Amino acid sequence: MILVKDKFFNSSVVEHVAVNYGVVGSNPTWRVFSIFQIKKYKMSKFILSCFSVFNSPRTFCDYAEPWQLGFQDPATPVMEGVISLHNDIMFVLTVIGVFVSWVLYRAYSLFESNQNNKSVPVVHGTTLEILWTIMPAAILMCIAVPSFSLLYSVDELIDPAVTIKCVGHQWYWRYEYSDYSNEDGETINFDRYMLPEEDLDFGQLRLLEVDNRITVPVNTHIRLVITSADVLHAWAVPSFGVKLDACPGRLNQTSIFVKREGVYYGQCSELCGTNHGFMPIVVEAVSLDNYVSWISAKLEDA
Ligand SMILES: [Cu+2]
Repeated sequence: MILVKDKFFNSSVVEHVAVNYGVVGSNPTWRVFSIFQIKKYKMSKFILSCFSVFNSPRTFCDYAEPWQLGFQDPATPVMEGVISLHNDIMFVLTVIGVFVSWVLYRAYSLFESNQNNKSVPVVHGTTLEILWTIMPAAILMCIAVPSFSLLYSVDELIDPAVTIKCVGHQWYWRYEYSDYSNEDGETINFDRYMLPEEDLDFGQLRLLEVDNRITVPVNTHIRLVITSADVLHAWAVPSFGVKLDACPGRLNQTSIFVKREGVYYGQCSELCGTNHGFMPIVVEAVSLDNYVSWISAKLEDA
């Protein structure tokens, strides 16, 4: 048997393979593995990385990773828009940053006051003042056009086929699918609690996994109605580009259109009390057929 630092296993993509090969975690920082298991593990890691490019569901990042700097991969048109707007603005920002640094450098290192005693063209230069007022305004307007169109498209609700109500509680989420009811007139509603660390299976994400995931269909316009039963919460799933406050006594609505199947992770994003960090959101996007069978199974249970 051999002790391996947890860092070695921090890629959860590979962890799924580890689960299949029976590599089992024992404690959070150090795990005990036999040399044989590690050989198998390294081999499977290698094979998986060779094929990961073609194995599309595995190559998406739909949850927060340690030391992550960028966005999670988009699953909705809104999040695609957010990312491309961010990239466009980063380009403008870089150009301005380089230009301003260059001007500062020139002024600081090359300006000699004894040789340039006539500063009038710069400090009282009318042309220059007009230029440095109009140019930033023009840049801001160029940024405002795509920014506003994105903002309004986030608000757009296009004939939603499914409505899901998400209610924040201290400290769990309650979901209601009121579009459907069984013969007794009961609708689907349930609470979702975070899985405590000791109940996690190997490969499940700490602080992000819930006891039962909610299911939505792909390629469907879905309306989310978000509210709260006690204090302010916020329903947020980064891959969907959704972060909406859940306010007590008020219904907020937004829409999602999930483009690919997968499991998407999010968290409550409004400080809501002691267990604020322990009310994650997990959404499973499935094909329409699977969604219909999930709904019928839920209605039978209701
Ligand atoms: Cu909360």
